[in-house]
Amino acid sequence: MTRIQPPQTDEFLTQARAVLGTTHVLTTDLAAFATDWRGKFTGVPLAVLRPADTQQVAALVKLCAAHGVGIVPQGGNTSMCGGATPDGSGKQVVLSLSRLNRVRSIDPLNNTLTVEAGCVLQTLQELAAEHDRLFPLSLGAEGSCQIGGNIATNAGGVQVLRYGNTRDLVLGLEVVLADGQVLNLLRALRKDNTGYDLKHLFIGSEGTLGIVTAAVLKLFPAPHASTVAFAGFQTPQQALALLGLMRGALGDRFTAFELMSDASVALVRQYFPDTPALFAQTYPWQVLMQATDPGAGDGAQTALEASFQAALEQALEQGVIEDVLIATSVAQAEQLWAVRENISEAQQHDGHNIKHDMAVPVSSVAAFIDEVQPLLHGAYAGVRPIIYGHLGDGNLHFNVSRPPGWSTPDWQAESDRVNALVLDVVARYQGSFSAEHGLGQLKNHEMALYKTPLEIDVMRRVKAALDPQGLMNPGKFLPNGPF
Ligand code: FAD
Ligand code: 2HG
Ligand code: ZN
Repeated sequence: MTRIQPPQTDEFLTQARAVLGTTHVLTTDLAAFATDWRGKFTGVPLAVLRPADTQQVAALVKLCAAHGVGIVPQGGNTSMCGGATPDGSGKQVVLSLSRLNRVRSIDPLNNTLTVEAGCVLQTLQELAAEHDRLFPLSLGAEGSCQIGGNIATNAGGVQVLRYGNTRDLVLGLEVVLADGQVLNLLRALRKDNTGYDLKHLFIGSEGTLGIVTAAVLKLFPAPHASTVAFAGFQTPQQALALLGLMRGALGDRFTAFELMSDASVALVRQYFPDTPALFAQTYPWQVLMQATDPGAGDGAQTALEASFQAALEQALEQGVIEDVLIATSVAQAEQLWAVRENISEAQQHDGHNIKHDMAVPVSSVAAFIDEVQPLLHGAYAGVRPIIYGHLGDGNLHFNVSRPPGWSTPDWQAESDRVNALVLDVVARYQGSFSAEHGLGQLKNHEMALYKTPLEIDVMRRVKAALDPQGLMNPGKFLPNGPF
């Protein structure tokens, strides 16, 4: 396939090839880079550029600035909101970070790891484990998402309850600015009060302020003891009572608390038929819980299991839960985790769903669910809310699947109305309309609806200061125009 390019584009591509060599300036077979993970957005990249190091990124950004070419950074391309997908103009390049995948250093005494942006998350978890450390960021896409993408989206995942979001795990950054200068903030310090903490501007900015090329990450003691359980009960209120009870009993050893509606679990069993039935009867709500301890040896494992079990017995006695299954092997723990981690993919197989990765204060989650579910059922007979997520952080995936008989395009056309039904209630609870996945090109319109004009104005001023040409991931994050 050949594409005829206007002369100016030819010049741009010639210069890009001079920086990267011909092999890493792709202009054909771009489909994998042009469509998002959900298959919701497809763009037309001018080219895909694959730099190998920070200096090449800087040279390409300068070249784009000189030619007025928009840059869409792309890591593992697992964005849930079309953040890494270019528009249809054929005028934006995809800047793939995959080749920046070196580990620059590891310092076990300082508990830090310095890595390049294209390192796949799972490889970093494995590297930390080889050094008897934990890098705690953990999410379903960890086999393909990259640390640069995690930083750009301030990813959350299943251990935020104990270790915080990506923002809390980053000590330093290296960023290529919109004019091609390299901003070196790669400090491996736990304390540093020397002016504005600039790294936080770039974390969660979705590639709209600069390209993250490397980071210093925090490591933690490896969890040598671990235990996992699944519990069933009737109401979200019981989930909140259980959360309080388990945290009270286990403190910092309590690392994950993931809520799932029965409809979510049923969907996993439908699309992953090897998934076992966990309980003899169905429970409307279920949670997966995990506790870990850095203590080594059988003693630590036995002590952790004893505290975990005692807390669960108390929950059973108090009627907070009705049934519970505790994993007795690593394989069983993995089986329980698979039920939770496969929900997103099961939904993908099931067809289009209208996603809301919302958050409200943890204490309000049950009231929120009780308020929104009837609104949806009143508006759409047979609608299927697939509700699951990180209850310990007040963050749910309140994904609304189409009622039987509805086609995917008809359901997609309802997005604005369904969003308003759910997100207006989120706003009343002083919540967030995107607690994890970010804005990209899917949720940027909600900015104007749910943020104050002043908050948006301050963001626009930051954007204008750092990206005056509006070339960094144009059309994402903020509504209407480059900035
Ligand atoms: P991409 O999708 O490639 O890019 C995401 C955004 O970051 C884009 O705006 C892109 O332009 C920008 N970007 C990428 N790399 C850079 C860089 N080096 N510099 C500047 N900007 C950059 N998210 C959660 O928070 N929690 C979850 O539990 C979770 N689970 C998921 C499960 C599945 C099955 C899937 C498919 C996704 C999940 N996600 C989750 C969403 C997604 O994995 C995260 O947002 C992830 O952090 C994106 O990383 P990535 O490398 O794929 O980034
Ligand atoms: C999860 O927690 C991810 O599984 C994905 O954030 C959620 O697919 C989704 O909506
Ligand atoms: Zn999530």
